[in-house]
Amino acid sequence: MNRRQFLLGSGAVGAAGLTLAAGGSQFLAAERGPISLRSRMTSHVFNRPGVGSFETQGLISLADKAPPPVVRLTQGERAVIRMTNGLEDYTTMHWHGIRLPNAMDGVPYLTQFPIGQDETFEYAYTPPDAGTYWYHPHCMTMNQMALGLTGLLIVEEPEDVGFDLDVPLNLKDFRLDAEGQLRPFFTPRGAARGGTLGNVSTTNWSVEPIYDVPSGGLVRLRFAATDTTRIYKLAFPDVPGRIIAWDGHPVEENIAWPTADKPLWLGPGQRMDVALRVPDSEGSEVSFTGQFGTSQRTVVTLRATGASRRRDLAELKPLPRNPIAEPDVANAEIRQLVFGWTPDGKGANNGLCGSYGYTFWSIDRSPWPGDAVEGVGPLATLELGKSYILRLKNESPNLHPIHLHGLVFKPLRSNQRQLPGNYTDTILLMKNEVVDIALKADNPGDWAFHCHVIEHQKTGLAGYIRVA
Ligand SMILES: [Cu+2]
Repeated sequence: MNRRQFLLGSGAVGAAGLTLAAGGSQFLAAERGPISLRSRMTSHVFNRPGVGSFETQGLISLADKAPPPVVRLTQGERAVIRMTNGLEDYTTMHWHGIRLPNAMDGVPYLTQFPIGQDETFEYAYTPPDAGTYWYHPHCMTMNQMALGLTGLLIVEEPEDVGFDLDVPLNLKDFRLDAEGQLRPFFTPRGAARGGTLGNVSTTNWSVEPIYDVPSGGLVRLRFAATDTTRIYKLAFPDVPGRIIAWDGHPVEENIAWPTADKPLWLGPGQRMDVALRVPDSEGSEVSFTGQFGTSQRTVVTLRATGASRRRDLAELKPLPRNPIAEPDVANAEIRQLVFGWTPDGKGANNGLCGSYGYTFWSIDRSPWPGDAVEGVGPLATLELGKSYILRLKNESPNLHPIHLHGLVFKPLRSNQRQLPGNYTDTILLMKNEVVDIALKADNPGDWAFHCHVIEHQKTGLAGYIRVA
C-alpha cells in the first residue's frame, strides 16, 4: 500500500457528494473533489461488552446509522466543502486547527450567519498544514456534538510518508441509560465544575474496537479527543513506536511514550499521531488503554494480520515541517488572559445557537455575553505580523483545554511543569496553572478563543482575539 490511502472503519469522504459509510473493518478508498456533507438525525447500535447491544435513538451524524465520516484533504490543495443542515436547529461547521481565512471558520455571528434548516453553506479554503484535525458545529454546539457530530479532518502530506496503514481514531463518549438511550448531556452541576462526563466511551462510535493491521507493518494512528468533556488519560502498549505529531504538527520536542503509570493526557479538542511497528506474528494483539475513573479500559486493539512485512521504524523519515512562522519571542509583547469563575443567574444570548440559561465562567472576569450580542469587543487586539506572548492564567480548580482559532502557538513555560515546545491550537491548563504561549499574529480576522469543555464554553468561558 502506498500513497493511495486506505482507510479503516468509520467511512470517508473525498469525492463530490460521495459519503461512504461502513462499519467493521472495511477498507475504503478516498477520492478528490468537492465534498458534500449533510447533517441528520440518526440512530446507532452500540455493542457494550458485558452490558449488551442497544440501538440508541436521537443521535446526530453526517451518515445514516454511522459516525460522521473522516474528511480527507491534501495540504496546499483547495478544498470545497458544501455543508447542508438537515436538522431543525441552526448549525455551522468549524474546522478545528486549520489556519484558514476568517470567513471560513464557522463561528456563528462572528464569521457567518448560522445555517438554517435545509440551507447549504459552502466552505472553501486551502489547508496550509498537513496533519490531524477535526470538525464540529459551533452553533448548538453542546447538543450537536454531544449527540455525535464530531469527525476527523485529515490533511494529507502531498508526498508519501511511508506508512502501511493510516488509522483515524475518533475518541468520544456518549451518555446513555440502561436501555442505551441518551441521558441529559448538560447538567448545571457539571457545567459549573469539570463538566458532565459520558458513561460509554467509544472509538469511532465502537466500544473497544479491534482493527486488523498488517503484521510487521508501520501504522499511523491518529487519536482525536472529540468529546465535549473528557480528558483521556492514555497508556500505550510496550511495542516499538513514537509520537510523531501533536495537535496536527510534527513534534519538535519529544513526547514520552505513555504507560499506565505515566499516562498521556489528551484534552477535548487535542490530537496526537503515533507511529507504531506492528508485531510480526499473525494474530498477536496490542491494546491502547485509557484510565476512566478508577478503571483501565481498552481504547483500541490492533490485531496483526497476514505475513510479516518486516518493516522497521527507522525507515520512517521525519514528517515534513508545516509552514508556520516562528514567533519572535525576544521582542514579543505580553498579554495576560485570566480564566475563572463568574457565577451569574443569567445565561448568554446566543441567538439561534443555543443557551443553557447559566453563566459560570469568564475570561478576564467577563463572561461571554453570547454569540449573538452585538458590539462585544475582542479580548485582545493583535497587530498583524507581530509576535506576542499570551500569558494564560487559570484561576480555577478545574482543567480547561483552551483553543484558539485560525492561528497556532507554541507553549514557552508553565509555573507547574515542563511543557514540550510543540506547535498547537489547544492547550490543556491545569488547576491554577499559568502558561506562556508564543505566536505570530499572521492571520487576520476575529478568532474565537474558548474552552473546549463545551459546558464551560457555553456558560461564559469564551471570547475572541482580533488580528488586524
Ligand atoms: Cu473549561
